[in-house]
Amino acid sequence: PSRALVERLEDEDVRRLWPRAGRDDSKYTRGVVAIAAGSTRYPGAAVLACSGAARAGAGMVRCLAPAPVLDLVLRARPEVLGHPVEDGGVDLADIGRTQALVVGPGLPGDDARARSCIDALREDGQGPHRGVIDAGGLDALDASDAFGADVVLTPHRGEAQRLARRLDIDPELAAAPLARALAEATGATVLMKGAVTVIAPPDPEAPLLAQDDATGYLATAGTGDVLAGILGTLLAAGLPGPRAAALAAVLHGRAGRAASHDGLVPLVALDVAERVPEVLATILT
Ligand code: NPW
Ligand code: AMP
Ligand code: MG
Repeated sequence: PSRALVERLEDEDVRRLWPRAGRDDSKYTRGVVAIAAGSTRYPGAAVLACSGAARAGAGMVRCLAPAPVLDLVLRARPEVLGHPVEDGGVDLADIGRTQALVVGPGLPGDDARARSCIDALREDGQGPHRGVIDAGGLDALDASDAFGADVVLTPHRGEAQRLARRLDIDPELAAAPLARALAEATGATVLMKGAVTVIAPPDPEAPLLAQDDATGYLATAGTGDVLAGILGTLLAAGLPGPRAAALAAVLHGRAGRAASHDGLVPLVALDVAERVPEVLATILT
């Protein structure tokens, strides 16, 4: 039988994949996600990424950021553990147990925090070898960075084009071939955001995954930061990169639909994070 070139996750797939809490779980076995996000210029991005991660059900969310950013994060989300970082990089050995690392929302591309987290995620790095590279993290990537499939790059088209130029890939390719080329060049899974979100696993034989039933009201500042957090939690729970990416895109799109009353009214990014549990409840029951 011919295999589909593009697959979509159905509700029954979400039910099968969702990492349910086990009777004997602890917060550490449920999955700890560390989020390197937020700067003087964009402190809010850290709040949004941590909120996405917390609402997607992480056992623990750690935030790696300068003290003023942590103040803001902890005011909004007292459940987050704050790890103050200075201008230099971060040594993950000082942070404590971490199953997945999210790097980039609200970070400048030349940030030492971004670079040290990317080094940890690299195939030859200290680990964890699962996580999300978004926004400023994408701008910090270069041609020598090689990852495995459980690292997910989450560019919008502008970020994908900037990265493509540095990797000698034609930036004018359409979304699906561009995502494929970036995945092949980096070894990572690539989730390319947009009205249609396309997910390219690094295996060129594996089908593309797509999500296309979101609302245009998701096109508002900060929704991508929420997605990075949701995805970080699913990776910390142990899902393989391409599946985690597809599940995160579906939950994010559905939460956007719920927050906008099915595409009728505007939403703000934090609404998307807050709607994840009710969207899940609808699917899982
Ligand atoms: P155009 O539109 O074609 O002229 P940037 P960013 C192009 C943080 N945030 N979507 C576009 O060109 C993020 O985490 C913080 C968007 C333009 O030249 C990042 O760290 C918030 N752009 C940082 O801000 C809330 C597209 O790309 C360039 C595009 C910057 O992120 C907001 C823009 O890319 C935000 O999340 C597309 N689909 N297609 C906070 N509250 O703290 C092409 N472009 O400069 O990386 O800008 O996405 O705003
Ligand atoms: P970012 O640009 O990083 O903040 O991410 C924006 C988020 O909104 C991504 O998840 C996109 O897939 C989503 N998005 C952007 N534009 C649209 C659109 N027109 N329709 C549906 N979703 C969109
Ligand atoms: Mg973004």
